[in-house]
Amino acid sequence: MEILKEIANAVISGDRKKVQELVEKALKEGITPEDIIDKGLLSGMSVIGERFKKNEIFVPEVLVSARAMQKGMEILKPLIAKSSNVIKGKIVIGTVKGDLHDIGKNLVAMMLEGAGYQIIDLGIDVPPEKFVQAIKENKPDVVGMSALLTTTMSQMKVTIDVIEKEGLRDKVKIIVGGAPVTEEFAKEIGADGYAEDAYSSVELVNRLLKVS
Ligand code: B1M
Repeated sequence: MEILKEIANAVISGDRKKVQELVEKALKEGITPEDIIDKGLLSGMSVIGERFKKNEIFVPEVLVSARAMQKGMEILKPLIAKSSNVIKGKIVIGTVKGDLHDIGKNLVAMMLEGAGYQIIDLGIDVPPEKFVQAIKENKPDVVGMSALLTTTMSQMKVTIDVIEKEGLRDKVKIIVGGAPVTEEFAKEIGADGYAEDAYSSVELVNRLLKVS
């Protein structure tokens, strides 16, 4: 669909105003928020990722595009969040220590919230102690960790070890995700599950908590 391509292009050029206008227009045309995210916003962001990788663009340009994408997500979030009062479970989520990437984590949190989970978002650069404190305070069913850097993936293991040391490991299910993370890595560090994207993180949590 043409408008989804336009949304992707507006993310690529980092035009927040245009993203906002186009997302609103797409909704009026009856396109679902999921398609707008997948085929519009994320499609644009993946072009940015490729260009960043090839050193064709640098951090400031990536940030401008990331902000444009977040603008679109802001509009879509309330539409994805379910109107149901029934809370299926509580989830503490955060990007691990040393890592500032939060677009994917926010998307995962948004989808989980939309699926009926209560989210306690600890933000970015979250040290293990902060995860532990949040478990003690909120008694969540699930702890979710996100990492986008190969150098910060190891913090997931460090965090699990600290949770274990505090005697809290059997109180929560732990899930991990992020571009460099794999199913194999998740098993290796003793997580309960790995999700490749925001949609599968909902399936994963439903499965782990045995809810539908
Ligand atoms: Co960064 N960055 N970045 N960056 N950045 C990557 C990750 C990189 C792959 C780019 C590249 O070189 N190809 C590379 C990492 C290389 C590596 O480690 N192997 C990289 C680098 C090197 C860096 C810096 C070191 C650059 C520098 O300063 N020289 C620096 C590090 C800062 C830090 O964290 N300490 C840095 C900074 C930044 C920005 C601040 C500019 C910006 C982040 C803005 C923000 O997040 N607010 C940024 C961005 C945007 C990217 C890319 C381009 C895009 C990431 C993104 O948002 N993708 C990225 C390249 C890429 O990934 N192709 C890159 C869209 C998002 C929806 O996908 O995050 O994968 P993703 O999330 C998915 C899944 O992974 C999964 O579901 C999500 C939705 O489908 N998922 C989970 C994620 N978390 C999950 C948790 C779950 C389950 C699923 O359960 C809990």
